[in-house]
Amino acid sequence: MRIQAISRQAARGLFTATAMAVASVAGPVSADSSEPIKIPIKNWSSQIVMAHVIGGMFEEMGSRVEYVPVDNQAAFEAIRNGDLTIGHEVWQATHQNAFYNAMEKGGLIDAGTHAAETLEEMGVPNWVIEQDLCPGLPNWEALKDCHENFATPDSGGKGRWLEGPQSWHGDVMPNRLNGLGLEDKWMVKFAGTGDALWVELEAAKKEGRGTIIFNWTPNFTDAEGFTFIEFPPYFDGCRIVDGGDMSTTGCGSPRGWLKKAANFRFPVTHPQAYTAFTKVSFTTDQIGTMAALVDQDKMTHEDAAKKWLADNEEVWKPWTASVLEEAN
Ligand code: TMO
Repeated sequence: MRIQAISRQAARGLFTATAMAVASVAGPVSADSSEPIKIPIKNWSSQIVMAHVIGGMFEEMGSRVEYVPVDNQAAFEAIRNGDLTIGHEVWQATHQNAFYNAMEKGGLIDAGTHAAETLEEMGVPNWVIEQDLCPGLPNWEALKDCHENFATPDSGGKGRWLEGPQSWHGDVMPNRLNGLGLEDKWMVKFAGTGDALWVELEAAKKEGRGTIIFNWTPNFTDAEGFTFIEFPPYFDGCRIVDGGDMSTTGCGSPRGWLKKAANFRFPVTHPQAYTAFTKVSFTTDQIGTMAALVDQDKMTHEDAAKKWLADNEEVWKPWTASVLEEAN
C-alpha cells in the first residue's frame, strides 16, 4: 500500500527523486519512528481543530505528535526544511504560491487533496442581502452605490471591508479596491485576529447594520448562510505578487482545492502515519462542523477535536485501520 501511495505521487510528478530512492528500497510497511510528528497550529478554528483531529489519529496509530504554532505563509518553508512534518489545510487561493515555491526548492511533497472545494473571498451574511442593504449583490458592481450602509466610526465616511489579519494575504484586498476603481468609496481594515471577523458578524447583526468581511468556505458560516461577492474572474498573474498591476488586481479569488503537504522524509520516518495521512480527505460539511464546535459551540479546539473523533469514527477509522492491517 505504501509503495502504491508513493507511485501515485510519483505519477503526478510531485515526489522528489531523492525521496523515491530512499523510500522504495524500504520494503514492506515498517514501524514508525518514535520521533514526534510536527503539526502546524495557525490562527483559524478549522485549522486548529483539524490539527488535533489528525494528531489524534496519529496517536491512535501509536505515533507521537507535537503541535507547533506557525505563521500562515512561513509554514510552507518550515514543512520544506522539516521544522514541520505536515500541512493539513493548504488553501489554493491563498497558499498555492508558497506551496509550489517550497516544492520547487525541494523538501515539500503533495500528500493529496481533501474532498472539499474552497473559496476565500469578501462577502456578506445572507441577512445583508435579505435587508437589501446593497441592492444588486452578489454582483460586485452593486458596491458602486451602497457604501454609506457599510460605514463604521473608523472608516472615514467610506464603506468598510473587514479583511482578515494582514499576515494572511498582504495587500490583495486594498489592491482589489484600487483595481476596481472603488478606492474613493471603500476602505480595507485588517482584523487583528481571525476571531475578530466573527465578533464583527455578531455585532453587525445585533446593530442591524451592513457588514462586508473576508470569509471562506468550508467554514461554520456555511450553515447559517453567507454570500460571497462575485468579482471579475481570477486569472493566473492577476495579483501583484504574481506579476499583475492595478489594471488586473480587481480580479476575484479562484475557487479551488484544499490540499495536504508533507516533508519529503515523512514517508520514510513514519510510513504508517504517512500512508494514513495520504488517505485523509475531509468534506465541506466535516470541516464546517470542526469550526462550528469552536466558533458556535464555544468548545476548546482540543475538546472539539476529541468530540469530532468520537462522533466520526466511521469516517477516519478506515484511514488508519487499513494501514495498520497491512503492517501486521
Ligand atoms: C486560509 N484561510 C482559510 C484563513 O483563508
